[in-house]
Amino acid sequence: MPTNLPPQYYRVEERLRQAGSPQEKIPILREMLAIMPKHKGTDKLQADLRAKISRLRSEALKRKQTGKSTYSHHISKQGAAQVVLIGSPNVGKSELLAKLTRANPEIASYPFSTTEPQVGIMPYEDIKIQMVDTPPVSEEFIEPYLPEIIKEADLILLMADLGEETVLERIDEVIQKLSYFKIKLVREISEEETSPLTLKKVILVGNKNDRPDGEERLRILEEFYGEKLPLISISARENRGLEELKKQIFKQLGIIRVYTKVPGKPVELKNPLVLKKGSLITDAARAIHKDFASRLRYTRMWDSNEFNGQKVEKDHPLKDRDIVEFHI
Ligand SMILES: Nc1nc2c(ncn2[C@@H]2O[C@H](COP(=O)(O)OP(=O)(O)OP(=O)(O)O)[C@@H](O)[C@H]2O)c(=O)[nH]1
Ligand SMILES: [Mg+2]
Repeated sequence: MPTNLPPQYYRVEERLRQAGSPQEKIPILREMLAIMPKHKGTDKLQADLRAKISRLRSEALKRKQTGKSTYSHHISKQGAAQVVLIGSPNVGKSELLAKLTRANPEIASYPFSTTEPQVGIMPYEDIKIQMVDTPPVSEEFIEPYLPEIIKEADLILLMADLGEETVLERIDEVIQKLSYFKIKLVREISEEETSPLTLKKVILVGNKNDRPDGEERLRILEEFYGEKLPLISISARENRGLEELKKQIFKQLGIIRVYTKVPGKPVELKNPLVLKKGSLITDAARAIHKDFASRLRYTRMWDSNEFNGQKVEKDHPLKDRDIVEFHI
């Protein structure tokens, strides 16, 4: 216990002992956190308090849920896709969110600094991708609502700290925790596969490659996970590898952009349709309006090599950056 805490702190702490419900305790813990001087000597205590707040919030939430409350942590999708950042405490999730978007999350040198999901929008070429930073997952604890957020995501970034000797154990803890909730992180999801688990596409992100031994730990990660999961090494703090990460995110999302053109007018190069890889002309038409596909007489198509306004069938497959002109 640090010795230099102000007397006021102990008075508030006394109130904590008398508090009963999580709803009473949480504001008191927040007050303790606010009073506490912020320096190295109190890092651990701050982390403990934050972890406690986090735990109590979940408990309060659980009580609310059994009381049939409608309170939810569902995050509405924005943009072309929703990407959720998860990982052990202190790996740099919030720092990465801050670097990729205009969000301004709390970034701290101690663990358990994020207690609520934080959302930001990442521009990528001509589309926007929603990024969600989340509270940490540890061996002992996961926010009870987090598995649901993961299940709803289009892609997961599982972050790891290359500056930590225990990086493999930390990753394993997160994977284990998720398997308890029947979630499995995978490179690919094949259509035929039937699994009792929820399969989620993932990128394993080794962060802090600026730290000593970062390169060596990356090789260890490659050895363990390289076959199973896509892996990328970055430094959020030093802005290393972030452009490559964005490209990988787009690729791993498995989406394509299709531009539409009104007959006689130039192509609309803003706001492309965003479709799943493997989509057909008819899917693009349906994405505009559900009746559109059935009313479609024919379609002309342009791309960067083969097509220059030729007619294509409704079941013609689309690629990223194709241009289509629908005739109804
Ligand atoms: N050296 C180095 N430090 C980093 C890097 N990215 C983040 N950090 C530092 O690591 C610490 C934790 O960063 P956060 O972004 O708060 O980590 P987090 O994963 O959000 O932590 P929790 O919310 O507690 O789970 C901060 O001191 C960051 O500045 C990096 O690429 N290199
Ligand atoms: Mg954080």
